[in-house]
Amino acid sequence: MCDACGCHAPTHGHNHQHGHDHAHDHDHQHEPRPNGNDSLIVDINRSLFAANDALARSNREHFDTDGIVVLNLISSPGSGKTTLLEHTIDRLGSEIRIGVIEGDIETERDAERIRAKGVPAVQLTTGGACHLDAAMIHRGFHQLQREPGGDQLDLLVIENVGNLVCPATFSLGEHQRIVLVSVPEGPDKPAKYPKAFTSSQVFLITKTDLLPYFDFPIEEATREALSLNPALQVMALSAKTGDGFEAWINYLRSLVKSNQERTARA
Ligand SMILES: Nc1nc2c(ncn2[C@@H]2O[C@H](COP(=O)(O)OP(=O)(O)OP(=O)(O)O)[C@@H](O)[C@H]2O)c(=O)[nH]1
Ligand SMILES: [Zn+2]
Ligand SMILES: [Zn+2]
Repeated sequence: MCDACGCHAPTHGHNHQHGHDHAHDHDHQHEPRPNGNDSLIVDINRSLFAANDALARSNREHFDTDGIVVLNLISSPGSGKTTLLEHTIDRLGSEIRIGVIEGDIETERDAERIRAKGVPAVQLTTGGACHLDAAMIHRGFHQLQREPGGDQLDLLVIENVGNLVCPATFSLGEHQRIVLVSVPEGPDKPAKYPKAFTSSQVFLITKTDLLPYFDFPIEEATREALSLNPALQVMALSAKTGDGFEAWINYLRSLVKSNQERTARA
């Protein structure tokens, strides 16, 4: 039930609006409502999703006006998003001005890990909801701008709440969505959570140092992901050993550089 995931609009677990311009597409079925108001619920969801998309477009205008590249990291819990950010800041923090918005159901822990690296970070806690939405990011972005260094960014990374379902259906206004799968999770995630892969630009396989201990055929996972979305850029890395990190860092550098060139031309 949507009620269980905190996602269903009329009984929403947190104080904001959803907004896809299409029907809710969780991998669960809605129970028929005894009072027959399913079509009303579909209509409400549709308009709420449309509202989110409108806010996401407005966020994108903010980001473009300020010349900031924005990434949205989505993955299952624990696949290595915060660790990836810590190592990215170590390698790129002196070259590119990075800011982070952390999304979690509870706790400030991830933002504290990022602040410990000397980078401005805002923690958004959803209080039960399984994803960030565009309204939260709008508030979080302005909150970040009030942090020391938060008003002068080249790159903003949003770490979404850990799950591969709802975050894939809510645009935040990001330029690039990055879906992470860690080696211990197994190679079947593209087939099981297709929306996360069809809506992303990058597929990042993490924790490759664990390949000797887990059955994760990288070619097979890559093939499945590309069959869903041939435009996906696929990278594999280990934050622990640094293997594959160079390609990730170069990808971030080139995103920021082309954004700076575009901003200079405008
Ligand atoms: N072996 C190995 N472990 C890693 C690597 N990257 C992260 N980890 C470990 O994986 C665990 C989860 O890492 P996090 O970075 O907190 O994962 P996350 O995706 O931010 O987790 P949530 O915010 O809870 O969704 C930690 O124990 C990390 O030390 C890696 O490259 N190799
Ligand atoms: Zn949800
Ligand atoms: Zn995290």
